[in-house]
Parts: sequence; C-alpha cells; structure tokens
Amino acid sequence: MFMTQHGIHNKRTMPQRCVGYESLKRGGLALLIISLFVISPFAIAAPSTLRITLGTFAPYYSPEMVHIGTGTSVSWENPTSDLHTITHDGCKSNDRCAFDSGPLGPNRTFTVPHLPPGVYPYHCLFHPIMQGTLVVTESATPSET
Ligand SMILES: [Cu+2]
Repeated sequence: MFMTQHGIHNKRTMPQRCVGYESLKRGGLALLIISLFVISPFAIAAPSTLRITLGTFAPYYSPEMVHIGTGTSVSWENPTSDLHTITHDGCKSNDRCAFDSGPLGPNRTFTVPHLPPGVYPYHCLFHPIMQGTLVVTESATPSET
C-alpha cells in the first residue's frame, strides 16, 4: 500500500520536477534579459542630469567629488530637515560666482544647468564643514569618484 502510493507519488512528481526546472531556466533567462534592460541604460546611455544628495553626516554632499561632462546638468537634493546652500566658493571671494542655491529647504532640489569646463569647489553657507567639488570636463560622459 505504502509502496504503491510512493510509486504513484514519484510518477506524479517526476514530470512536475521537469516542468519546474524548465520554468526555472526560463525564469533565469527572463531575469537575465530584465537585468540587461535595467542595467544597460546606466552603463551605456549618459544621464543628462547627475544627482547629488545632501546629508546631515559625511559625506555631506554625496557623492562629494563629481566629474561630469559639459553636457550634463547637476541636481542637488535635500532630504534632510535643515536648510542648506550649494554655494560655489567663487561667490564668497567675490571672484566668479558660478552658482548659489540660496537657502534650500527640506525636500527641495537645486539644479545647475550646463557649466563651462572647470573645477568648482562649493560649500554650504550655514555649515562650512559641508564641502563638495564639481569637475566639469569637455566631454559628455559623466562619472563619479
Ligand atoms: Cu548645510
């Protein structure tokens, strides 16, 4: 009785196992295709906007050091509950003020459109410990360091 049931059970599970394996293979392939679609836009296509996130703790601007091409705009997001600024160091010394967000409130975003090539150190007027650097080079490929 037990043997028969066991036999029947085996006969029933065997094809199911095969189907299960097939669908697992199919699922893996689908996952591979999906992941290719998800990853490739970031790997191949250069995003037109690079996002930097403000933080209460270091790194205060994340990423702190950013290399972008001249075709890329930069967008700072403030998810903290404090006011911050994104102020080009040149604004303080009254040289050439490339960008200054002014007080940026929580959940606000400040975007700087395309900048000419150059090195742009910047800081927060309220918290001088907050410092970041933007490096703009004559290319369209952005990267982070
Ligand atoms: Cu700040």
